[in-house]
Amino acid sequence: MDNPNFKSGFVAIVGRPNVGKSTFLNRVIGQKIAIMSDKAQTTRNKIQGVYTTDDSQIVFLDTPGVQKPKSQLGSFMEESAMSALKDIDAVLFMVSAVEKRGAGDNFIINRLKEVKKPVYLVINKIDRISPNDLLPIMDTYKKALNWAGVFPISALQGNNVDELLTDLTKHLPTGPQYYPADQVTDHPERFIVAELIREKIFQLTRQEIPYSVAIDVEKIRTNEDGKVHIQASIILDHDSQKGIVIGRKGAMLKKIGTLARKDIEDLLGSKVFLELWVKVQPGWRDKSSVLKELGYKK
Ligand code: GDP
Ligand code: K
Ligand code: MG
Repeated sequence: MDNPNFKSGFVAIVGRPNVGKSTFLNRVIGQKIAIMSDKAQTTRNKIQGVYTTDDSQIVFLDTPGVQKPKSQLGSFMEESAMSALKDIDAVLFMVSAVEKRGAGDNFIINRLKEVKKPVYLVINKIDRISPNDLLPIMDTYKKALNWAGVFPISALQGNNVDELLTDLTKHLPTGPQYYPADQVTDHPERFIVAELIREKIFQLTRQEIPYSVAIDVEKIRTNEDGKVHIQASIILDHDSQKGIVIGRKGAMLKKIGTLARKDIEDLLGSKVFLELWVKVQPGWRDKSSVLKELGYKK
């Protein structure tokens, strides 16, 4: 603790949806704390993951994808992505090696021009390209910004991730250990439980519903027998989605509940009884009070 050379700082991870920000964070932190999905915008809140070594601590902010707001929720997500850029010590701008530089990337790059701290270009998913294709990709971004470093990585397989962390640590200021070494996230269990349930819905229903599902964890209580009783509601935007989520004779809801329960049990390290309800609240995305209740707004 009294190591005068201890390095620490807050690092924001920004990038278009699905470039692999959550996958990267999960690899670095080594625990399932950020939801992963093929669909855009499944990460609605800023997630902090804390990476601690003997001589450094990096507090990561996983931000929602930055894109044109479609509703109040969209614009809130954008705000929260941008507010993550204040009070940070470095930024990782992540792009995907398998997608061309687009309007979304340019939008973020423009915002990053205002950042006075080191900004890294991280080219993810290199496991999906041939080595010859890497240089042309780097060229398309090279002059866009004065990068502190350019790192081609595979968040999925781990290539070059340690090298990136080592370089990043060098650029961080000397500072305190903000969190205990065994703390990996400061998000309340409620939030993580909600994210795990949401993840299962996306995985199992294959519906384009990223905007229309909210999870309200109403109760987490440990019973005398040590079993954790969780009561949560899946809040849908349209009546038509109810059938999909519930399924024939409740089969889908049961599946969602079973898979989510297993993950939550792993996370909490205890047996869980998960009680899931489905509610339809038309237009919840544009209702400020509902957003507030669910923790999306302050
Ligand atoms: P985010 O929206 O930026 O947080 O992206 P996610 O972490 O949710 O990843 C989106 C999708 O890309 C998921 O299906 C991941 O498994 C996949 N993905 C992430 N990183 C890699 C990688 O390094 N290689 C490959 N092949 N797929 C990846
Ligand atoms: K995602
Ligand atoms: Mg994500």
